[in-house]
Amino acid sequence: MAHIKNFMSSKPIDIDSLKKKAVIFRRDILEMLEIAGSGHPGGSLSAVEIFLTLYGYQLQFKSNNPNWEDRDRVIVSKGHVSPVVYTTLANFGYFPKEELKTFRKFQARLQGHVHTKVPGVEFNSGSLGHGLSFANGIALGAKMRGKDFKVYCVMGDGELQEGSVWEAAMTSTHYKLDNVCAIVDYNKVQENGPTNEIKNLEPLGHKWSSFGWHVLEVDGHCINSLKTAFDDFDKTKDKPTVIIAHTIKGKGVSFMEGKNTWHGKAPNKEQLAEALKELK
Ligand SMILES: Cc1ncc(C[n+]2csc(CCOP(=O)(O)OP(=O)(O)O)c2C)c(N)n1
Repeated sequence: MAHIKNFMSSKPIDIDSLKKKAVIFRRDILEMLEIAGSGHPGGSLSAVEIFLTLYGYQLQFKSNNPNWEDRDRVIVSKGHVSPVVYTTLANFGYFPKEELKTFRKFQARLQGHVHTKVPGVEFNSGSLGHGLSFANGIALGAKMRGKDFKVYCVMGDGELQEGSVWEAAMTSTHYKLDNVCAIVDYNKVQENGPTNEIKNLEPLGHKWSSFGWHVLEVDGHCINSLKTAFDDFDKTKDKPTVIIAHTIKGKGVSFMEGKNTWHGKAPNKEQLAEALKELK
């Protein structure tokens, strides 16, 4: 059986091991939210496999040297999903998992929206719609300096309603930023309801391709499909790639799945216990 990528080497992948990690991630996310008494479960649970495939397969990084110059950059534009980001970073060795218990506590590093005081976080976010512009800037800088690293930008579907995203999308193609990979966590639900009722995004793939992007659509909970999409991005030249990852908001917890009421609310003790029964 293949092994999980040693972070500096080429790319074998152990899908079974990553699937087991997905369960651990979901448990960690819910536990940290329950302790904090607040936070965003829905869009964190939908993005678990996206982050796992990034850190478990695709990225070049050194968790013991987070500012390593040649690291790939991950820009988390939907900054409210700090639970999945911090869980990922802790599980991949950026800081001790024990620290997850301090999530959202006064004076703790792990605040409710991701920020750069946390090792491994590249960008302060929370105000939606800015990450892709930032990713473009880093990617353009990399090209100007002859650097090979890649820049990944994770966005939400509700976030795509921000006009600034489309301004950035034009910039990426104008500068032929083939070192930019946008990943849309397309969970179809935003804070106040279904995305297509609030402001419909469809036909989403056509929108991106009409802006000149290489467009891939995958099941965002299938690690193998995400892997194949990242491989495709690696081979694509002269244009940026967007991976539209079809996901389920609240994935893995039956009473949270597809519900906007679980966008920004922590489970209580009983709800946590019920959720953990499902995540084995
Ligand atoms: C500029 C801006 N407007 C509004 C908000 C409030 N807000 C926080 S999360 C959210 C919904 C985002 O939906 P989506 O991007 O689909 O996130 P996900 O479902 O992945 O959590 C909104 C409107 C914000 N953070 N920033």
